[in-house]
Amino acid sequence: MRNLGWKTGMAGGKALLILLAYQHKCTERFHDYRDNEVLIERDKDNFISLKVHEHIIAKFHYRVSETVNALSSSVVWSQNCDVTGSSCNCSTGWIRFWERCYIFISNDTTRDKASEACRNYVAKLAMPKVQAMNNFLVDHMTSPMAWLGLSDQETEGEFKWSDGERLSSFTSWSAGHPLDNGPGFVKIAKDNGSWYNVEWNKRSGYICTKKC
Ligand SMILES: [Ca+2]
Repeated sequence: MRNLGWKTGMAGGKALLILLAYQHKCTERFHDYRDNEVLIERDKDNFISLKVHEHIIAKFHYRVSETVNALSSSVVWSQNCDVTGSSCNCSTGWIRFWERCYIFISNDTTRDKASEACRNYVAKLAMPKVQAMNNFLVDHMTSPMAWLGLSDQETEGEFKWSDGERLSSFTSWSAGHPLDNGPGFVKIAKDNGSWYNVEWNKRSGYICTKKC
């Protein structure tokens, strides 16, 4: 976990707050178990800060923090909250989530053809690296199963996303998956968001994603 440090002191908190004031960010509110109102903010680099009464209590990078995964799944981010500072529009047929666009294809397709189809869109197969993204995919899938951009094709047992990043703290494996010495590819199920480790030639729909 890349923890940037707990900021409990007034001076440190204020300094970070001033820095953040110059960035575009998305803010959502929720109540903790003591009923304190907590602000959770996501900036353009996908750093997430937690604040109580304007004091930053923690700052994380969402991709590598289980804590933030747990929180971000309980916080409903405004889907179109723009932290890029520029307009972020998706073409017709694509749906926006955070700073990316997604297209959901229901045609039964093998993994290699699905990957090729995404490349033709200058996109990659979807990479749900946090619970909130996994939930978004499930909500919009148009097929019972869909290919994801996750595989252990290079090294058995070492799953990597199609952008080269290694599988981190968030996973959504179905019971018994991934399979030992098993197939190299992964599908997501619409009914519960679980991931299944399958062979490349099992046909299903797929999801492509690209930056907007
Ligand atoms: Ca495998």
